[in-house]
Amino acid sequence: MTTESVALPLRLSADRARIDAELDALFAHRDMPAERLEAAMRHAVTGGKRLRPVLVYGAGRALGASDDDLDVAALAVELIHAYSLVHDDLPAMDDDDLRRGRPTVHRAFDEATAILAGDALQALAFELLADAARPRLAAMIRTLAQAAGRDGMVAGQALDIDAVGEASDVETLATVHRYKTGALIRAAVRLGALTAVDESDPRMAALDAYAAAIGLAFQIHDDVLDVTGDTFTLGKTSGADAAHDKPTYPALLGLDGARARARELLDEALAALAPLGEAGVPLAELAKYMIERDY
Ligand code: GRG
Repeated sequence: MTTESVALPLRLSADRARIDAELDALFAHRDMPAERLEAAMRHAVTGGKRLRPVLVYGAGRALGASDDDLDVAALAVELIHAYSLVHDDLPAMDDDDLRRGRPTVHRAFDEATAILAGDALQALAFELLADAARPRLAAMIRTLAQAAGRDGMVAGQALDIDAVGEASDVETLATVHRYKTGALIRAAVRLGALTAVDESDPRMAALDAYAAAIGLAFQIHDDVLDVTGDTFTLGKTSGADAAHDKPTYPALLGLDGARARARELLDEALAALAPLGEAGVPLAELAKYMIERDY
């Protein structure tokens, strides 16, 4: 059976098991100088939907990369994601007590350790990429750095902080999300693709359009779940960004309007996959899952 012919739920759990095993290996059998830091880093990478690694595998396979070759990009992007959540939860940022149904890193350890664990996770992501023998390595490192930093996620976080307590509109909110969460989702897809093909491959642009659409759709659906979901099982202290006085899609568009916008973006994502033909089917299924998931 080819990977492409496996039903989505099985493929998702296989990809999640794969990245979990990769993370376990990363934290096993190492004689680390700072045990508490190491424990905090492990805590930070435990749990989660592993959406970004799943996108790395999905995009890379669609262009012919092997799972073995995709592991390093999947790991690197998940480490950046984990770092961002640790820092996002800090008292100076969202000040959250729970993440993924467990105490946040600064609650389970302490604030200084959480800051250091985030820093070390970010550095580790780039170390892993740099160590990988890959064609297009510089492009991969640049992709992740740009998505993580001042042109990406960190810029989005800064915009988000500036927006607290401010009136917002849909365009402003979309801009925040394009940087804050969209940039890393696009990077995940691009890293998978770069594992297989050159930047000049025309399917790169198709995949980027797909990633941009699902990145925003994912965020809108997350806002919808904050309103409709069981906030305890979501592992959030408050469940709603409204608790942090941040604008959300349901607040601006209404629940039905937000759902409709997510569906429009799903359609855009599916249309963008056309140049990939049959090879794009698993990515199409993944896009649907991202806005239909109930957790
Ligand atoms: C602190 C530099 C810095 C950046 C933080 C990503 C981020 C930027 C903050 C996360 C806060 C948040 C709730 C953003 C909304 C997007 C979102 C749902 C993020 C959580 O990603 P998931 O759902 O998390 O993929 P899991 O736990 O499944 O890995």
